[in-house]
Amino acid sequence: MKKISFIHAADLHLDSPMVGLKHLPENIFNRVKESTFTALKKLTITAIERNVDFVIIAGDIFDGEDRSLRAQARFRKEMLKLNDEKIPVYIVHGNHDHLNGSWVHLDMPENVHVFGNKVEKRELITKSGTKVHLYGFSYGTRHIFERKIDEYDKIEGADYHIGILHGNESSGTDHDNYAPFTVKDLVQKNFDYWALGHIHKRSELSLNPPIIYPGNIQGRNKKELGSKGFYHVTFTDGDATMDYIKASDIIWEELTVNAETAVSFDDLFHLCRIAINEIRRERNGTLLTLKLKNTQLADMREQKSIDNELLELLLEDESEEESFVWVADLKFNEKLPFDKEKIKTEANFYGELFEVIDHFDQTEQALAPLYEHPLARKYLPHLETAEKDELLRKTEKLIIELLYQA
Ligand SMILES: [Mn+2]
Repeated sequence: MKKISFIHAADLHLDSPMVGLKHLPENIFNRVKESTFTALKKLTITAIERNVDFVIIAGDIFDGEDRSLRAQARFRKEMLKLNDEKIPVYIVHGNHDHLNGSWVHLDMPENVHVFGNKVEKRELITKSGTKVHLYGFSYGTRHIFERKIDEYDKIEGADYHIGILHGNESSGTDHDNYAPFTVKDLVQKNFDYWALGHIHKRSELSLNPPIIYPGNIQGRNKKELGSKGFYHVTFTDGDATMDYIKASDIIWEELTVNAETAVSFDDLFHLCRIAINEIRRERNGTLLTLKLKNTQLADMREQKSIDNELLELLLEDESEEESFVWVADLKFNEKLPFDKEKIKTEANFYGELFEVIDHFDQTEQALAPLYEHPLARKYLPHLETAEKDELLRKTEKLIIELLYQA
């Protein structure tokens, strides 16, 4: 009976800077800053506990092309634990940690096998005598747009063939189209398993053969939602079973609370608390984007408290919680506190103003001084359409508050 068991992970992004979270309380900030390493430890512990034959990491091990020394040292420490257990690790580097970067080099233990910048085959004979061919390549430079898939060729003489590829499935348009391929390309190669990396959202592109994006092991921002982890894969006489294992200590979540029924600030506060407690996870930290819908209290003072004090109250006891739910972003989707149609009838100016706002298409130009600033731009995420719209609505509200309601 030919059996193999391995772990497939990708996109560790060790020492990811977790942009924009500096304002967190120190203990929470430290948990977040440490989280990529915490997830990596979960990976090595699992590999040892489950006594796997080998580990695959399909690119972007390090977040930065300078491979911070801290990240390398921590990675080496975990690899040494696997070395002690005689578990080999097969690595390709991706667009983030491509080989053309410059870094202070730390030697990795001998169980770590790094693929070069051309597709190559590595051979492994497991403890039980099963022969495995692994195929892969590392990014020689940051941007690889070639169809590297054409360079993968099955070389007979093994019980199992596994392709490791950091790249983009061509139909996905949201991501940089690095080393593009189609599912059909991969199936045609007649391998037993494709260990993919690059896309941070977990996805099983095919089950026969398994073609898998495990996603990253720890979410890095509010767009990378939910638990993150890796796969433990077992093949018995050609049949695969796949076990997804959660690894992330910190979980990004998004939650919408409809506040329609709230008539007082206290009602609203309780609605939020209940919702927050429902998503609290035992021993994990949660960073939450909380969206409030239909918040419009009759009492002006209570309404003002929503803007000014609700967040502070919601955060009050969370920093002491091991299983914290920290509202990192509080958004309001409120009923506009003014009636646009009514205002329009009062002066032509307002009609024209709303017209300009509704057709405003120069958000990018307006933000250019910030987005083109040499320092600021490093820290600014790309704005999606919905985010631009939100900025515009906020601007509209601000203008009307200043002009009309003053
Ligand atoms: Mn990545």
